[in-house]
Amino acid sequence: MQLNYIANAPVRSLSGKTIPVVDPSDGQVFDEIQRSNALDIDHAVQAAHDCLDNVWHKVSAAERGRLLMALSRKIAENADELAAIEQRDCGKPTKQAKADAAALVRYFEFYAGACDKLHGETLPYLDGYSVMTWREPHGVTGHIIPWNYPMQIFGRSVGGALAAGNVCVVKPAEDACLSLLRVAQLAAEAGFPAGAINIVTGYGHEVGDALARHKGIHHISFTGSPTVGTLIQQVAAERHCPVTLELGGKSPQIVFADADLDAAIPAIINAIVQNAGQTCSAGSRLLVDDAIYEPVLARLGKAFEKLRVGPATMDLDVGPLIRQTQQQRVWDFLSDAQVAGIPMVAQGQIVDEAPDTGFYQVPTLLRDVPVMHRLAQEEVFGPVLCAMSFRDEDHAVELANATQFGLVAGIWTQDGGRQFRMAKRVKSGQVFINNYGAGGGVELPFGGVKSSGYGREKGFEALYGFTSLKTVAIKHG
Ligand code: TXE
Repeated sequence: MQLNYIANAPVRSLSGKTIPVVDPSDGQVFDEIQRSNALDIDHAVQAAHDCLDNVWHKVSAAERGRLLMALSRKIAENADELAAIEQRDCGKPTKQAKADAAALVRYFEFYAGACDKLHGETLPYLDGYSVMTWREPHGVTGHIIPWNYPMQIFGRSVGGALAAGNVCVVKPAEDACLSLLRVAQLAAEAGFPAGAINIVTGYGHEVGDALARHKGIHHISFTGSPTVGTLIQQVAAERHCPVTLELGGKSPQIVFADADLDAAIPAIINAIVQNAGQTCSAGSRLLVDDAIYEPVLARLGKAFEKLRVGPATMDLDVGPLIRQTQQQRVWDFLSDAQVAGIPMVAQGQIVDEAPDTGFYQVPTLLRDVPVMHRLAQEEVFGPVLCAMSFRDEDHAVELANATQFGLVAGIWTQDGGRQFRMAKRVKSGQVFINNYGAGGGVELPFGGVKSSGYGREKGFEALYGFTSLKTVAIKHG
């Protein structure tokens, strides 16, 4: 049984209740986590405040950097174990699970180096004054993490918050807590003081809600669905608590007739099958120039038919979805497509070894998806690629911007002028030209516009969100 991790100690929930942990590859329960409640959040927030007031505020920026680096090394030493935990908990193929562990190492490495490089400015003002700005941590930050990339999202969010001088209370998703509970232990071994990183598990509407409402939380970082993002924002607004929201997308891959298809096709496939399509930055809409629509679909169709789906440990192209309700969600979208007469170009295949009780979904390529159909508008969060064609650059821009989201866009063209024009006209937080970073590296600020949310995580930019700016004006005559 897994326990919460508060003030560097494993603790049971005060509720006395637990939640079963299911392996998505076979649908079987293999562990249980604490079903915490508001009292557990109180406990964790108190531990975080004690740490902040008594220890953490005295730790220099350089020393914070050393602690983050020590944690990065600990994670690297235990990367195989963490990847194995994440694999079973989330159903990730081995390559993906290992990439996630490596990303976590890199997040703490990056933010270790950033700790002592965050500073304010001096400002020109009236004669006889000296004015400066200080970047101060918010204090205790709350982090609500989803199940699709627990380690990566913990790294980008908690790594940045700690680097900026905050202490953290983390609520992982109820479907995927195990790796983060282990990382918190590693942080204690690396020397983090008790209360700097606290993990409380449980359901969103119980413990996530309690965290978002808690008056002792000074900033909330949320990654998840737009529906819950709206709730978080409302709750936070009641006490004017700043929030960072990352709410997913419907990101377009835009392929012009002059694109290098040998580079584009594998990237387009990876961007929709990675993590079984359960990626906020998945390239889930494919916009193709009329002139090459048919040949592109033909090539993609052949490649989709070869994609194999199966248990995580088989390390195939695609693993299972996280849970049955997510599988049902994808099925509902596909049955809507059938009702609407949207043509299916190709599907991958589930291997014989995959247990019937696992949550598998074959990669599916659909074509001529009407721009306003829900398949082209809403996040499916499964390996479903929706293709449509465009006439010219203006039409490509119109289609690209025709959703409520704006997280990432991929643009494939050799024309330098068009690369810049498109990058300017597409409404999204990131644009990749002749590559698709699917979220991008640790160094690259990440976040959306429109309903994809606001605020930026990753890169140095994240540190500004995890601090507030104080202006200090001294009149010295
Ligand atoms: O998300 P939820 P779900 C999208 C994706 C997916 C859909 C539903 O389209 O199919 O959302 O997934 C916590 N107060 N994304 O239902 O519920 C919850 O416990 C506070 C995109 O799993 O938003 C979990 O820790 N917290 C996304 C986290 O919110 C609450 C990643 C996300 O869960 C809460 C995940 C509440 N009232 C899903 N209710 C992305 N941007 O990558 C839930 N939570």
